Amino acid sequence: MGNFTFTIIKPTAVMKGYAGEIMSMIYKSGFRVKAMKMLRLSKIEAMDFYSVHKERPFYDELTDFMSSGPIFAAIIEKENAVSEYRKFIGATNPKEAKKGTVRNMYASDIQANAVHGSDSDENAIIESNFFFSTKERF
Ligand code: 3AN
Repeated sequence: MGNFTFTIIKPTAVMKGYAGEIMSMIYKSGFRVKAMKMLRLSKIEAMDFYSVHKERPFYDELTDFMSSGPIFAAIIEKENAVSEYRKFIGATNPKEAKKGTVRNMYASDIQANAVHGSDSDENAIIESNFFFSTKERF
């Protein structure tokens, strides 16, 4: 199991002012921040980032949403980071996310579900490389 994962605080959560509280929850759950930045993706960059979903019916809407405003992107570290972080954020659909998880507390709906978390060690590497150079990692 790898010791880091990649996360995004999504546009709606940033716009609503939840980024600080979500980052605080991340720290309190024992994750350490290895890299972090605020940026806005272009539509093309969002399409590239979510290209695994390009056949899904929500791809166009999802990439519109992900490029609609600023996001926080971060690499975070903990033992078994990928699975620990997915437990911590909760189910994709916030209606199914357990009480106390980030998505239970801060998600608006299944698309604007507050945060992204990598689903495998392999994707954590790909997604981290998409956003961060070696000089931006600590
Ligand atoms: P997760 O983010 O929990 O790994 P994925 O990889 O299945 O979930 O979906 C990627 C993103 O696509 C989700 N974070 C969510 O924003 C969006 N999404 C997933 N399912 C739907 C859906 N049925 N309708 C709209 N957006 C969706």
